[in-house]
Amino acid sequence: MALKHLLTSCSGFVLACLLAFTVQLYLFSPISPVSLELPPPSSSPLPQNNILQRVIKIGDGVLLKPEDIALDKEGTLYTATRDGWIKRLHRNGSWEDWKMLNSHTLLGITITNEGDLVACDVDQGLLKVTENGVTVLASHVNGSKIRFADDVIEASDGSLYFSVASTKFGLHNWYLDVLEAKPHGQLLKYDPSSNETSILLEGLGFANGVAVSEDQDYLVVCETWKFRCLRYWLKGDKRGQTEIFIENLPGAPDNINLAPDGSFWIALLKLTSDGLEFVHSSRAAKHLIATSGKLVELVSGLHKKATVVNVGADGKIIKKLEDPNGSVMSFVTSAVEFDNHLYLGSLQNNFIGKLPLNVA
Ligand SMILES: *[C@@H]1O[C@H](CO)[C@@H](O)[C@H](O)[C@H]1NC(C)=O
Ligand SMILES: *[C@@H]1O[C@H](CO)[C@@H](O)[C@H](O)[C@H]1NC(C)=O
Ligand SMILES: *[C@@H]1O[C@H](CO)[C@@H](O)[C@H](O)[C@H]1NC(C)=O
Ligand SMILES: *[C@@H]1O[C@H](CO)[C@@H](O)[C@H](O)[C@H]1NC(C)=O
Ligand SMILES: [Ca+2]
Ligand SMILES: [Ca+2]
Repeated sequence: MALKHLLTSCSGFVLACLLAFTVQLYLFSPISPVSLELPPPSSSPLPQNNILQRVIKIGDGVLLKPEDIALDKEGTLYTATRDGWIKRLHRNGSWEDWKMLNSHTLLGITITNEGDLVACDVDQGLLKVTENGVTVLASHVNGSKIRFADDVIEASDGSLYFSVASTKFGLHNWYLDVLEAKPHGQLLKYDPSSNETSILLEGLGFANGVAVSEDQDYLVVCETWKFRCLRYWLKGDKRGQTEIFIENLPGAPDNINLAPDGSFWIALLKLTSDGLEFVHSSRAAKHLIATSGKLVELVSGLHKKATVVNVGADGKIIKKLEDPNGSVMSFVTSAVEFDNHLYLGSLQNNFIGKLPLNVA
């Protein structure tokens, strides 16, 4: 009898603890999640390969997680690293620590027609970097501070189009935006003639890479956790209109870059671990995972794979290149083609991968 009593009060205690824990989880959760629809597995018919395991590592050990890469017309390569440097590789093969930006949150970069570098900084907004120094081009839009600028591209008229991944979450906890699965992303435009920044699109699912088409008639903006990219018309009858450029991508799109032949290279993130996909449709699981960075690492498959796709101007995949187990490269965020080579940036590897395209 006494034992039964003890057991009952024990299980009562455990139940009370569980209840308290659950209430805590919901009350203090940083997210208010909804279900996220993942693309059907059948949407990726291209066979698996390990071509990205053949990269040549450049800047190995001196480039801390180079998220994005840009080359100027002469072929000087630029990248922004986690220690706040803009580093560049001269054609003669020597690396230069070019400019120190004192930021740990530099993401997308581009080189303008005039040869200046423009960088997205999660804390400060849009920055212009020249030999003479650094200026802030855009720090506010419509009265609010620009948070989480992610990628930028210049159109031939000098306008800069850039993405804001999330107006709610930051770089250190960006995965919470994925778990919440509510669209907090924006597409912004900076007009250099007026020094004004405006909002073109809102409600994007983690707005990430931006690229302008070869003929400058549209731009593509990628929505990471929607597994798709949108086409935003800059010219013609459809000017200002938006349509889907490509959807059901075999991974979550990060940066996108125009290739010399008018197609695009898109880096795809492995957003979910195999077997843990259910997490994205369970609000309770999302609340639990949102409490711990360790759990986030477990459910995201970011460090287990690298994928890039080449997509035609018609929105069809031409080629897919992978490191299927992430043993050489993983968390590849950027793919840039120059001179018959692909340059790959990553938020995991401390080098840039260089791949001769004649073998791919
Ligand atoms: C490589 O080129 C850069 C820029 O022209 C120059 O500053 C540097 O000294 C050169 N390095 C070597 C090793 O030739
Ligand atoms: C442009 O606007 C930014 C704020 O977004 C400001 O910091 C900067 O000084 C302005 N530049 C010029 C030339 O007016
Ligand atoms: C700009 O801000 C105003 C007031 O804060 C708001 O009503 C409006 O919707 C905002 N516009 C955009 C495009 O976000
Ligand atoms: C990753 O894949 C390669 C083959 O592409 C294989 O040789 C290697 O052992 C694998 N590594 C791990 C850690 O599974
Ligand atoms: Ca870029
Ligand atoms: Ca990015």
